[in-house]
Amino acid sequence: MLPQDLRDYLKILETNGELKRVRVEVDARYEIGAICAKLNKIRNSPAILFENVNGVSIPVVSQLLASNRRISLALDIPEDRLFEVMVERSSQRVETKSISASKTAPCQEEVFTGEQVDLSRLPVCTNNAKDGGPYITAGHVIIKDPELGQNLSIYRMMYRSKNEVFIRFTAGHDGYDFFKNAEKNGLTKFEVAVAIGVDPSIYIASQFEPSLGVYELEIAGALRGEPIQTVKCKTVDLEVPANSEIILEGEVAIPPKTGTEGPFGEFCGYTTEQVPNERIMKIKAMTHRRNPIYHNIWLGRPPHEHLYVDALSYAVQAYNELHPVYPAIKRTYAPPWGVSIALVIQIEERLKRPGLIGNILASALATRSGKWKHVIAVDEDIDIYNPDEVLWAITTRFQPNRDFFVVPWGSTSKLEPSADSDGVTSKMFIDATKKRDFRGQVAEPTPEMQAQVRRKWEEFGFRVEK
Ligand SMILES: Cc1cc2nc3c(=O)[nH]c(=O)nc-3n(C[C@H](O)[C@H](O)[C@H](O)COP(=O)(O)O)c2cc1C
Ligand SMILES: [Mn+2]
Repeated sequence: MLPQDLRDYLKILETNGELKRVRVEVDARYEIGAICAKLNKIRNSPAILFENVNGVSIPVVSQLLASNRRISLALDIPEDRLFEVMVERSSQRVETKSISASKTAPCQEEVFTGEQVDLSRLPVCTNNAKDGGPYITAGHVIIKDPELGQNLSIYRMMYRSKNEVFIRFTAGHDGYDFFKNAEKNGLTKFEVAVAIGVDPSIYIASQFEPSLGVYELEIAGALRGEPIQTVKCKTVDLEVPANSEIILEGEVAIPPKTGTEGPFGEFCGYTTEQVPNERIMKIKAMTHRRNPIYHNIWLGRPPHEHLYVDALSYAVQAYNELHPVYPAIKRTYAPPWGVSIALVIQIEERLKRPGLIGNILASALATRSGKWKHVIAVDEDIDIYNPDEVLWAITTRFQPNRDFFVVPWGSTSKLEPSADSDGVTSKMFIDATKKRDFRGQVAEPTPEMQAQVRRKWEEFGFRVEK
């Protein structure tokens, strides 16, 4: 069943044994983060609902999409078909539908404007030791521009005061271009709406990076197969997902008020430096559901939730761009250990031909703005979701003097700390598929016996992994 909103999704997770409730009191400062960090080290660990957070009345959910199983429950897709179905659905667009005229939206059950706005009521977490302060990490930012259209994306927001946050529009991301365009057009303010606690398809869609002007809420609609319902904000001219738990309505002045932001423990596993002159956003209104739930995304040493989502969204995008040119590509995955800059490409055996894989590896740089640092090709019998199998292929199907090339320089994420401060890095391309002179034959039981054992698994007293 497709979840209708965050709370519905939490129910689905609970029914499937994927949600743990923590009832003892926890602190949003460091403690929730430390629990998340520990859970990330445990395979198949659940999502967590912290019901009792010190000093605030709002519960926190974390680790929400930190596994393919939970992503498949979010989109109601069987786990073994997740990639193919996401490829199919994400190529479509389903426009949003406004309910403003007909009904009141859950996200506006309680409305606080002007002086009533108090962000300290939210359990904004300080996740890691060196973070410069509490950060809103699951703020789904909605913006629009008369020329560029609409955009949905997550941008980190550091708490500044009860009605102010920093907002980080990184160059290369659409928020940056939208803001620059507003400046160019002589506007005096830039309006922003932030949704926290959304239906998980919206979170997943926010991590697609389609070309400028494609509205990610329409991708969320396509992932769901039905329009995302929206409602007009109270104080800014934007529409937000009606079933969100919490909405912040904000405005960045032009020219912006600025200050020093950071440091912040980032997705790549390292704490990044302070940012001088970062933009500050004033929150004009906070609206929320009755008894809202706050969502925290923990970032830091991998693996973590953000990387599981990007592993699929970036790979689906790379596949959509590469597959029309190279039908031999069966699947792609940007594994969490590769912090969104390593790509594994699975090659279909019957479509292999001499030299093809070299071309495919090099062409990967045409996708994701060329951010890939390591690109690895493997055979179709390798489980690309399992690092053990990918590393086994590299160890036993790959000759370093022959099946390997380096691009001496290219660009990657600036947050990758071995690259230079502009994000310039060398890049590695590995063909770990079997070559014509390969001598190995995989040692495993017959397919018939494997199928029989799968069928009788519970009879033997083992739990069936869903
Ligand atoms: C927890 C989290 C924090 C993020 N923080 C930022 C950020 O501060 N700035 C940014 O530009 N992108 C950030 N991102 C990445 C963007 O959300 C992501 O790359 C998105 O697809 C960009 O979309 P856009 O091109 O429409 O801006 C973050 C993602 C997550 C999940
Ligand atoms: Mn975008």
